[in-house]
Amino acid sequence: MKNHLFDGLLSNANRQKTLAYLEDGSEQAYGALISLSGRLANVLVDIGVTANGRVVAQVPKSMETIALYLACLRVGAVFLPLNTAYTAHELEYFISDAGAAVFICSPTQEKALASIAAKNGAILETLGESGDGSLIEKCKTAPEHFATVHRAPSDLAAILYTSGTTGRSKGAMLTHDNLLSNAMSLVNLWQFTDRDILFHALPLFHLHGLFVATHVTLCAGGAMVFVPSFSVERALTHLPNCTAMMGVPTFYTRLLNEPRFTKDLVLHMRLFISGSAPLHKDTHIQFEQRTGQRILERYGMTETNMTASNPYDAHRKAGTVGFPLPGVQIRVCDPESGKELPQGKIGGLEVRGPNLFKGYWNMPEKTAEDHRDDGYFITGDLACIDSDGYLQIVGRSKDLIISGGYNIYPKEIEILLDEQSGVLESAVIGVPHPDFGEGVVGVLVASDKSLCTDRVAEDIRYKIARFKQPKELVVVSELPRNTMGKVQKNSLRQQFKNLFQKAI
Ligand code: MLC
Ligand code: AMP
Repeated sequence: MKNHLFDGLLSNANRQKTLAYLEDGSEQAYGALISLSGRLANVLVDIGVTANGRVVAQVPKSMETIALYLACLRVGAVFLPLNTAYTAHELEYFISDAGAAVFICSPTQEKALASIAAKNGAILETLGESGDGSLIEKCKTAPEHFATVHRAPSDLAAILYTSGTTGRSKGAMLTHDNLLSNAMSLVNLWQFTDRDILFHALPLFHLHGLFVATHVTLCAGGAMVFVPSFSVERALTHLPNCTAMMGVPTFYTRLLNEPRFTKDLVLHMRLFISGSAPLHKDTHIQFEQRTGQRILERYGMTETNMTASNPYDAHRKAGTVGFPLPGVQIRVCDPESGKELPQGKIGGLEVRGPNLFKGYWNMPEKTAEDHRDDGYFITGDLACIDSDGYLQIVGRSKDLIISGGYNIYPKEIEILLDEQSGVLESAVIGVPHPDFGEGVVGVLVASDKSLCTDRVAEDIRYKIARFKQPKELVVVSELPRNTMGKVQKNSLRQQFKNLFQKAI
């Protein structure tokens, strides 16, 4: 029986070959990963997971997490990873909205989250960062052999939640073929082979770390140095043993701030890739001056996987994201009329192709609203195609902040800030931040003299993930509005544009 994605991902796997070099000095071979995925698949079936069941996981980064993901594919289940920074307050929505069959958390969170799982009818299991937890315990007696179920290209493989402009997160449904076709394109385009060793320092709960980085490595039959998270020290230690790195722009700015990051350290490396947020032209230029290598910038989003990439063999143009991937169609349109604009004009970017998601989970109206009648998806990014045909992402029509590669939707934070005592209303904006690209600022209008920004910061501390919390709260007498009464965020962004300039 054919399982489109699982079979495709492992088509070049050599069971004896090392897939991952871990920080404790140990190595994991492809064979060990495949065996563990078989045991985990048996465990999932034993606890009641069936085809199309949603397996929701908020677990630390580990090779066991990758095995769990593969096990879900083998069972025909739908993998739904969640940011480890989400608080209990935020988690419940995902578990309930997805109708989770199983919820897997870190053993340290088991007590705190048991009632949320029970309330939503999900079986609770645990998986810890060192491969501990109930799932792995159950694997000890589970057989390695598992008859992988048949899955067609159009079957669901994963749901990745992405925040919404209304404050309610939307689950992007990704099919087996969305993911496999994209991974195979990238392997070819970026010339990954079984000789590559990727520095993998990205989280596994987003498209970039789970699909782009891990899928490309697996598909190519390559290897990775697999570390829990990014730090400059880790990069300095491990890059000498790697051939490629994928990162968000913050990885690159942090490396450039480190004098020990030199040309000699990375002379042997063949590829540096950046994405998930705009890479500043200066970073691109400084990186080339420091290392002699040009970063390859690419563009994607949860709903579309990777859409465009600078070329491997030809000119990598700073400030652009290159050309559409093979089979992917893009156009730049007038946001109102939907009419395609001539080359050089700025408009809304629309995308169509095998990479495009199947729709938002349980949100048919939202899915329809974000698509044109001819199937193009309206990304919410503003773009233009320059005179050389390179795609440039010049801004966003959606109210979105991207901080260190994480998406933050202001509405969700504004709703929370508006509930705080002493707050009449709020506007949340992103302004330039030297480390995270954009930093979150909460602009508050007081309802009375009781407003205390420190108290507001404390009150929201355990309600939303730390990375979403405003790094600064400022008080203004009123929010600037246009004649329609809409808050003029551009004017606020202008007013507070230097807030973080001395922060680092
Ligand atoms: C951490 N913090 C952040 C933050 N990351 N705040 C804002 N934005 C972020 N991205 C907070 C911490 O909670 C902490 O708060 C403080 O900032 C300092 O943390 P740190 O220890 O310095 O951060 P660090 O652990 O080093 O993390 C920074 C980072 C990480 C950039 C390495 O955020 C990261 O790995 N980002 C990658 C995200 C990613 O994979 N995005 C892909 C999305 S997919 P305090 O106050 O408690 O100290 C996608 C599609 C596509 O977009 O095209 O790829
Ligand atoms: P996400 O929804 O988390 O997948 O984030 C996708 C968004 O990240 C896109 O819609 C863009 O706004 C942004 N993005 C990703 N890659 C790039 C890039 N190279 N340049 C500019 N923006 C990017």
